[in-house]
Amino acid sequence: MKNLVFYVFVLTTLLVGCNTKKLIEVEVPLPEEASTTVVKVNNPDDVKLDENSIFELYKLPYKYDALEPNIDTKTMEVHYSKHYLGYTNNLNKAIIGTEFEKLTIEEILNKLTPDNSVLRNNAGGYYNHNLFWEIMAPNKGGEPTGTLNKAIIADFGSYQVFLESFNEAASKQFGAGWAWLIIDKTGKLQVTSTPNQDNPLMQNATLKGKPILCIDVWEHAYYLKYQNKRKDYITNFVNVINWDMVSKKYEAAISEK
Ligand code: MN3
Repeated sequence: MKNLVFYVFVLTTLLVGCNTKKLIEVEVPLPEEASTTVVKVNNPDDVKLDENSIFELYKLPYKYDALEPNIDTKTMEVHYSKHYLGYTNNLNKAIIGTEFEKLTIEEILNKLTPDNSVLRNNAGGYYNHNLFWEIMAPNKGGEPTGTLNKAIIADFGSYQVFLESFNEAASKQFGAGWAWLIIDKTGKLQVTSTPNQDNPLMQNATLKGKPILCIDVWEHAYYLKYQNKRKDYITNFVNVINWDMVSKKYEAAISEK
């Protein structure tokens, strides 16, 4: 027994000795080095417009990583801090010193003629993305409730029928563009889609109305994560729809009528 205790003692000493030796020989990463491997999420509030801008950026009320896994962090960052910033700067540049400079964004969209491609792209890009950021939120999804739910059932038959129609409009939009849920001039809810940065407020829209929900189906909105699988992006998009916000927009628009 004494021998066994002795051997265990020797063995332990050796093991501890080895471990100590190893700890000295092996390079252990310093905490600073380890922290560089953590992906840093940039802050949407750090995005700055050019000076003397008339239209401000919509302040993103959540972080770039907030919509994971449905919309990935990098896509959100590039989309907001590069694409959206670009549309907003170009809109501001295009309206300075013109008849559009004192108008609201809705008035600009209403007034611009289809031959004005700069404003179609950039006033459209600004308005469309503002709505897009606003109607998404983390931990949302589900189904609409209240007045909007009743209107969806009245105008589409059911939420499922609406969703199929919305997803189909998004899937079938050829190339870059948007799918929309709008209130038409009679107050009815309808689904439509538009190419590029056009939207249902523009004169050339095939179906005009007030948008309350949209999905961006430009490749820049999903390609980093979904590549050619646009349908998967569209299917997952329902998980980030902020129906409380869409309902608010619906009720505000209906009360104006
Ligand atoms: Mn976009």
